[in-house]
Amino acid sequence: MTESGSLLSKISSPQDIKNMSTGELKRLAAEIRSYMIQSVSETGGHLAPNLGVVELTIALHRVLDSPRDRIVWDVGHQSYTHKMICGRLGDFCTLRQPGGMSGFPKMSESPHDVFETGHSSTSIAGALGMAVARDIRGEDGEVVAVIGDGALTAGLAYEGLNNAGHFGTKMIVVLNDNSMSISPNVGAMSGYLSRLRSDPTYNRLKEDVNNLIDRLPSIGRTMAGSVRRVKGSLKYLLLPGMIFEELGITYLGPVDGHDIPATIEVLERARRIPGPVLVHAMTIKGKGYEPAEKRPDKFHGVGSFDLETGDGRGSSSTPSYTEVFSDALVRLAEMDDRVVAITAAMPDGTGTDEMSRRFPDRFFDVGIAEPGAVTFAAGLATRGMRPVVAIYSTFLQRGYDGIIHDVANQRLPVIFAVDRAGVVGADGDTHQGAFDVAYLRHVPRVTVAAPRNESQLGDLMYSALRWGGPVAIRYPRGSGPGVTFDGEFEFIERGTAELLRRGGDAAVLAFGHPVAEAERAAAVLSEEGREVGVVDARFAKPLDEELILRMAREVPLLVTVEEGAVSGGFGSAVLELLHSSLPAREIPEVVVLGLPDRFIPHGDQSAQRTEFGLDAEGIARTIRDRLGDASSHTAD
Ligand SMILES: Cc1ncc(C[n+]2csc(CCOP(=O)(O)OP(=O)(O)O)c2C)c(N)n1
Repeated sequence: MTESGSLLSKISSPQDIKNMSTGELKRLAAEIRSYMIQSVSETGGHLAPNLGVVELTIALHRVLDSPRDRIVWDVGHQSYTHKMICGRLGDFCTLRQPGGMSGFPKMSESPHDVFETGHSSTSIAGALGMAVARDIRGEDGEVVAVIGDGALTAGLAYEGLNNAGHFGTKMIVVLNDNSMSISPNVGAMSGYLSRLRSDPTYNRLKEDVNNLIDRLPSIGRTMAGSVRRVKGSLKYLLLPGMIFEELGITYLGPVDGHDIPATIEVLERARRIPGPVLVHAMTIKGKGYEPAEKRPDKFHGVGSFDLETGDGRGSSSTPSYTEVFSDALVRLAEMDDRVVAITAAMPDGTGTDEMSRRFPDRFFDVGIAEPGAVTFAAGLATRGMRPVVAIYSTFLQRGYDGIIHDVANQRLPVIFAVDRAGVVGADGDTHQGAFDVAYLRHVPRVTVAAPRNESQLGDLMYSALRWGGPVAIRYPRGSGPGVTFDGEFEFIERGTAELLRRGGDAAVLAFGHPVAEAERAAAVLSEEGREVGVVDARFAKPLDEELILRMAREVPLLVTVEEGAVSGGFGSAVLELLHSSLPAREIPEVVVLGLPDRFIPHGDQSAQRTEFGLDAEGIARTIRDRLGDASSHTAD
C-alpha cells in the first residue's frame, strides 16, 4: 500500500491536485511511479506505457475538470495514473486480478472513465463524437483524446483527424509520442514525428518563422500567387506539425511530457484555441524504472516480476503455441521462398520476430493496421506470394471486410494465423478471442482449422500452403499439451476430422485446444463404465460431414466443444449439418459447449475454461448430467 502521509494517499479525486504546488505535483509523480512499479511487479500489467504518462496524466487532471471534461484514453492500457487520481488507489492492488480492477478504462468502475477502450486508435473518432454531441446539446466541457504514436499508425486514427479538421469541432488530441508501439514504431508518419522530436529548434522557432515568412514581400500581382506557394513550402520546411495544420488542426509542441509545468502550460493554451488542437507530447516509455526504460518492449505488458532484476516470475517451460508457430513459419519460409509474413505491430506477440531476423525481406510490420495487413496480403497473393498474416483473434475483427472482399472473393491463398483464440486471461473483455470462428465460418471459400496440439499446428500450416485459398488457423494463448514437433510436417487432407476414441454412449466432437480435455474426460468416464467417443474435428469449415453424421447415427448424445462463442461457432455448424442432413427423429441429443453470449471480463484463463465447462471435468459433468445414472448404461 502507499505510505500514509504521502501525497498520493490523500488523493481521492482530481480535485485534490488542483491546489498543489509544482513541487508537490513532482513529488506526487514520483510517489505514483514508485507505487506503480511495486504494485505491478506483483499483479503484472502494462508497466512501460503507464510509467511514460505519469506527468502527462497529472497535467491533464490539473488543467481539466474531469468528468465534466472528458478524457478518452486510446487503447486504455496507459490509464493507471488516471485510475489512481480518480479514486481507485485502494483497488490498484487488484489490477487485472479475477474480480479486481480492469487494466483498461471501464465505465462501471468510475464516472471518470468515459469511453471504454482496449483496441487501439478509436480515441479520436470517439472523442469527436462526444464533442459533436456536446455542441448539438448546447453543453460545454472539453473533450480530449490521448493517443500514442503507435496508435496513430491505424487508418481509424486518420479518419478521426480527417473529420475533426473538417468539422472544425473544438477538441484536443494529445499525441503521446514515445517513438514506440509495443516494438519500435514503424511507418512514414513515425519518421515524420521523430524529425519533429529530434529538432528542438522547431518549437522555439515556430512563432518567429511564421512572422518572418508572412513578412516576406510579394512584388506585383503576378508574383503574388507564386510567392504564396513559396511561403507555403517554406512553412512545410521550417514549421513543425504542418501536416496537422493543413488538415485544419492547430499543432502545439513538441513539449516534454515529463515537464509538468510546461505540459500544463501547453494544455492551457490548447484550451483557449477554438477548433481542433493537437498537442504533441514527447515521453519516454518505461520512464523511471531502468529495466523498463532499457527494454520498453519487454515491459509493455508483463506478468509479475522481480523488482531488483526485472526478470519475470513463473514462466512456462513448455513452448507456447506462438513459439511453435514461429518455428514452423521459419521452416516453411526455408522450404518455400514465396512465403512472406505480415504482422500488425506485434512481431514479438505473434512470433513473427524470428522471421524478421531470418528473412528480413519477406517480413512486414505494417503498424497497427489490421485491415491494411489483410488487403496488403491480398495484393501480395495476387502476384504469387504466399502471405501468412499473424494477428490475434480479437484484432483480426478489424480485418473482416478485407477477408471477404479482398481475399475470399478473389480466391486468394492467404493464411491467417489467428493467435490468442479463446479466453485470454488478464486483458479481459476487449481482448477475448471469442468471435473468430463466427466471423470467418460464414465467408465462402474460407477454411477454418484449429490444431489439437503444437505439432498439428505445424502440420496445418504446411497443409494450408498446399490447399490454396484462404485459410484461418486458430490457436490459443499459452502452451498446449506439449506434443512437440518431430521434424517432419505431415499433410492433413482439408476438411477431415480424426476419430481418436470409440464409444457408444456418447461422442465428443472437439475443435482445437479442448480436444485434449475431451480425451481426458473420456478416460475418466470410461473408468466409471461409460464409453465415450472423441473426435478431433480439426475443421469448423469445411466439416468432415461423413464422420460427424456417422457419429450422429451411432450415439444418443453428441457434445461439441470449442473455445469460442457458441453463436455461429463450430457447434452451430454441426447443428446446421445435422438438421440439413438427417430426419429430425434421427438427430441425437446435442449439447454445444463454448463461450456464452456475453462479454467475458478479465480473469484467470484456466479458471474461465473451468467456469464455462470446457475442461475435462466440465465435459465429463455435461455427459454425466445428460446420460443420467451410470448403472442404466452399459459399456460399448
Ligand atoms: C487494434 C489493435 N491492434 C493491436 C493492439 C495491441 N497493442 C496494444 S498497445 C499497442 C502499441 C500502442 O503503441 P502506442 O499507441 O504508441 O502506445 P504506447 O504503448 O507506446 O504508450 C499495440 C500494438 C491493440 N490494442 N489494438
